[in-house]
Amino acid sequence: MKVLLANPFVERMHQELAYAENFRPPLGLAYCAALLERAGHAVEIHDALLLGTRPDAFARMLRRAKPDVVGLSIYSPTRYESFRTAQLVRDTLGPSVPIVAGGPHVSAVPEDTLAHVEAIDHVVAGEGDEALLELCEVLARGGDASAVPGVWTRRGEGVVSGPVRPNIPDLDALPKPARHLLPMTRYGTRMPSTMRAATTLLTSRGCPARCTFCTRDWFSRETRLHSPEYIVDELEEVIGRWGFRGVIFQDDTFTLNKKRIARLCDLIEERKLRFEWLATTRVDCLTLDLLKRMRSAGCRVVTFGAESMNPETLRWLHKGFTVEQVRRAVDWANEAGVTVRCSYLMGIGDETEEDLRRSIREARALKVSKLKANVGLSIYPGTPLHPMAVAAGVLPADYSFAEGWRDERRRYGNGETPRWYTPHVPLERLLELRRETEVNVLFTRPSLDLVRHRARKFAKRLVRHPGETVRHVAQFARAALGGSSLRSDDASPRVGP
Ligand code: B12
Ligand code: SF4
Repeated sequence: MKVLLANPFVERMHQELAYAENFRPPLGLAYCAALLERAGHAVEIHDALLLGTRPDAFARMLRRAKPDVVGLSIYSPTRYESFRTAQLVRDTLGPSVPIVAGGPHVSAVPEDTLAHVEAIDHVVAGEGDEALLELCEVLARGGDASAVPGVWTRRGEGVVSGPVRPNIPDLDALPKPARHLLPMTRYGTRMPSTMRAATTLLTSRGCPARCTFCTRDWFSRETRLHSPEYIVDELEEVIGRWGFRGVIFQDDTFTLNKKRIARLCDLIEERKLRFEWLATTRVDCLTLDLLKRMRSAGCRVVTFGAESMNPETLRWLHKGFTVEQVRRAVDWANEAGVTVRCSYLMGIGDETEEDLRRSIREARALKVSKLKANVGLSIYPGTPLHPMAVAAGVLPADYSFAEGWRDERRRYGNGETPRWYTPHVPLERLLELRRETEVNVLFTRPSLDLVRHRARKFAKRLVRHPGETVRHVAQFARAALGGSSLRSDDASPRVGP
């Protein structure tokens, strides 16, 4: 079979996406592609998000590729565009080409998606690698898709599903992601420490924590780890074949098993792999010794979801660690010579202005190179936050993430992701407080490379999305001069009382 996998197009640059670190290779699609290729299928990946493909060009690409099956990866903030992408596929290729959706959004709400988006025929809920392969083989022989574990299918007026698919137990049995199908040199991913070109790699799947805002349930029923040997083989590939000298390990919690990471560090040194790397982990999954070991094997940056220096907020978020642990991990990283970046949340739960002031004071005292603060929380389906928001009356119980997607006024799905803010501080004030928090620590280590990188990135955006870029600059300028302009992710409708 000829399978086309795609990251859907985005017709107008979302600020929520524009402010994401950069586009990175869609490893989820590359894993699915690798297994399909191993089974003898012809696979193509089109990353319309990266390439900025417009609908007419997407339709031309479809006519050229002539796939037997199309698979789309769907995230919540871009779900409306993704639904329009599915409709475009149907309009261009006709009903004989099945359209399969997968990814974090549809995995959480398969029924809602199938009930409202006729163009999508099947949803793969959860890990897609084996499920998509099995589904393609069933479709090729005209079998019953609804019997495939992990697959949801429309039948008549209703929606049916196969049994729940257990997560893949042995990650080392998977082929390495099919990076050769991606335009690897076009992703702008950089090491934040040196701005050296970097690429991404996954060494585990799942996270045992259950933070309130995180889409973890379907993916992380149990945590699974690649062996250090598998990881260094993949590292040799990205360094040797692709020439990258920077690697971002994008696992949820890289250091869950400290022995595994210590062994990985040994192997990196034994094989004389010279590259710098970044890892994301939890503040309670580290020791000073491990950080020193990581530093000597090339780790230059760690990122933590510190989230808050307000103990009450940490409890509300179910983070499972304390502010003392945040301080200690940041100190250890600095002692080991590893730069720290933190994400931070403000204006959530029942926070008052006084809570926020205290939290900001504490956050500013952390020795970090970047503290990225977000105001409020997006309510993604499949997170513990979703039922909490319903119980608190912030979101209606029958809220649909798909209904009304054809509505012109909802054309850009970004502003449609419901957000939850503390009811005690007005949004305008929250945004002012965020500026105070971020601006003071964001640019602590400016460098010529950093300025060059930002200028290149800006120029690229200006060419690709001139109108939006000018509008965003104007918003930022107003914000910097103390006006009340917002980033678009903050301008989404304020849900709730
Ligand atoms: C690293 C990361 C990023 C990176 C890189 C993204 C990338 N290209 O992979 C960056 C920083 C760029 C990023 C950006 C964003 N991210 Co992000 N990100 C992650 C993170 C931590 C890991 C992603 C990953 O590599 N997963 C591992 C791979 C193997 O899984 P996967 O990609 O989900 O793919 C598997 C399945 O989903 C499925 N699948 C996926 N696509 C398809 C398609 C088909 C046809 C099929 C059958 C199956 C299938 O099969 C794959 C293999 O098993 C996840 C959390 C997580 N652990 O997943 C959040 C996560 C995916 N991100 C999230 C969000 C919200 C965003 C942003 C919107 C945030 C923002 N404001 O910046 C943007 C949007 C990006 C976009 N494409 O639209 C949410 C998504 C929630 C949702 N419901 O949409 C997550 C789940 C975190 C959370 N909050 O819970 N992200
Ligand atoms: S520690 Fe990170 S990945 Fe794990 S549940 Fe919390 S936010 Fe999600």
